Amino acid sequence: MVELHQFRPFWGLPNASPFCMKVETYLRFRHISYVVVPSGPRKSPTGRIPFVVEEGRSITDSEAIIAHFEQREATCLDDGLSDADRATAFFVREMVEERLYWQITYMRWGDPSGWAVFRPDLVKYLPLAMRGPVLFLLRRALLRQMRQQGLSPADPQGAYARGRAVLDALAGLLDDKPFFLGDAPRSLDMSVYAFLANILDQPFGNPLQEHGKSLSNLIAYCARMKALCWQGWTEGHQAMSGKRSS
Ligand SMILES: N[C@@H](CCC(=O)N[C@@H](CS)C(=O)NCC(=O)O)C(=O)O
Repeated sequence: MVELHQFRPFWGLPNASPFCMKVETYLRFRHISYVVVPSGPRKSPTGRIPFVVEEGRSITDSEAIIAHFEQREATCLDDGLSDADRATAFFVREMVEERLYWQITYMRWGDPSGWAVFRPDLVKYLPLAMRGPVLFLLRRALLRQMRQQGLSPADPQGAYARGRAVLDALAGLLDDKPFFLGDAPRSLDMSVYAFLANILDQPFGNPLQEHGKSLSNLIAYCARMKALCWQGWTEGHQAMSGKRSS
């Protein structure tokens, strides 16, 4: 059985880490059996989650994890893509995973209105040892990193403008296609969906979420991916029995 080491569900989201949700979306899409092991970055060999453990071997990094399982499939998700499509997928994934990662971090930890609603629930979710000075220091480090990205707590509108530009570009690229590179989901969709869901499905709104909800093709796309990969999921869920063990 594949062990998926990641955060527990939070705020009704399968995972508040888009990287964890990306891998779990993939495993579910592929019907690969897995069990969730609640974890955190400090337990990971690289200091980052998610990671999977299979037969005693750890695999880290969401892209490497997907590549690891894809090599066993008779047909890979990205088979048949042109060189241009592969290049598009590369650039889109890089932009989403870099820029939207910081937007998601900002809307919870950086935007003062977001922090006001995130903090109380985060405190309940965290182990006791993480709740006091550790949380203060963690937020201080994140705020410093966000400022380096041009995301200041003093200027939510300016910060969210950077995220709105990515959402607009994604809506333009998707256009009226069912998935980002055509009629079928590709590995890119596992990533883009997880990041969009973290913005659109979190319970407390903000200007970025409002903007996302105005982009009807992105909303329909998320509904399509959710129906494909997350139907029947509930917050108490810890594992999935797929069609086969990988
Ligand atoms: N490139 C990694 C990024 C994973 C990542 O950044 N995970 C975050 C959680 S969303 C993390 O573990 N952060 C802990 C830290 O940076 O200290 C992947 O694709 O898996």
